[in-house]
Amino acid sequence: MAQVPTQDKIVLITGASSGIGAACARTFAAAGSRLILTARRLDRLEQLASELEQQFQTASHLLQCDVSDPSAVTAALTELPEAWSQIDVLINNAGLSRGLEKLYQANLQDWEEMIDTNIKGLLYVTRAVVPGMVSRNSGHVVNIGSIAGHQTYPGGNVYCATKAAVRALSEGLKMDLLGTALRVSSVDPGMVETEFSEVRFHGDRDRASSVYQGVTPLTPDDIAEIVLFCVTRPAHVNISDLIVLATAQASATLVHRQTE
Ligand code: NDP
Ligand code: 8X3
Repeated sequence: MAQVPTQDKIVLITGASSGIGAACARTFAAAGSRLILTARRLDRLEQLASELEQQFQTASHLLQCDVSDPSAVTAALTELPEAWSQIDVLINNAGLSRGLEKLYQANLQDWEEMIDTNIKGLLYVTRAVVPGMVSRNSGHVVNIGSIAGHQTYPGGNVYCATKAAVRALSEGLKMDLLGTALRVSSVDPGMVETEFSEVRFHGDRDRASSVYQGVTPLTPDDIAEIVLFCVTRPAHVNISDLIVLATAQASATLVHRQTE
């Protein structure tokens, strides 16, 4: 059976200004796709789009958008120019963790931010994009979940809960789309070296880099290649849920570190 093509397809990536989202942009650009890139940091998106235009002649449409703001998401995605309105692939990647405190000591604002971004943001974007896919009976939603949605770790409490919610939402969406040609995949990585830990620790770079000390973590490109693999499977194949760990990681809590 033929692979699903990516050439000239419109791929919307949330959180494209960094890490896994930016790597997905590069990977799909190399595969000939047209990109709708969204994030709050427009300067980063502009830099990426210009790089991809030079390297692959990629056409990009940039949307500066906070996914946790429902009216901003709805406005941005329902007012797309005609040429960009028929989205083929949605990569729900925008997300973050804040803190690693015990649940009974944590900062309430950190909770709000994680829940608003990882759960509600994903919902708002999905709600805005999927109706068009259903009316065309064509499309693929890839949610970036996490090992944290399968296994909770100490201090992970609310972040893990948001990723468990993403897992439930991927399952629920798949059920709601049953009988259509749409596909829903969840790609659930373990440790990937990005700005994730720096964001988690509110800009503490030393603490963030210690997360990856003595380990060869996954790279954003590793995940982007897997997302592309999911999307390009033949139309009758849906990779439903894929956990991806670094070789040095056995579970959410068990990581082998070289000490010298
Ligand atoms: P990064 O911090 O490098 O990237 C996060 C991206 O999300 C940025 O582009 C950021 O853009 C965007 N983002 C965050 N909040 C918002 C918001 N409110 N509105 C719009 N965009 C937002 O981290 P990763 O690349 O690692 O994270 C990407 C996804 O992968 C997340 O969902 C994360 O939970 C998940 N993940 C990460 C793992 C890891 O170990 N790194 C492992 C498993 C899953 P901007 O700040 O410009 O808005
Ligand atoms: C990111 C990976 O293990 O830090 O989802 O939660 S982890």
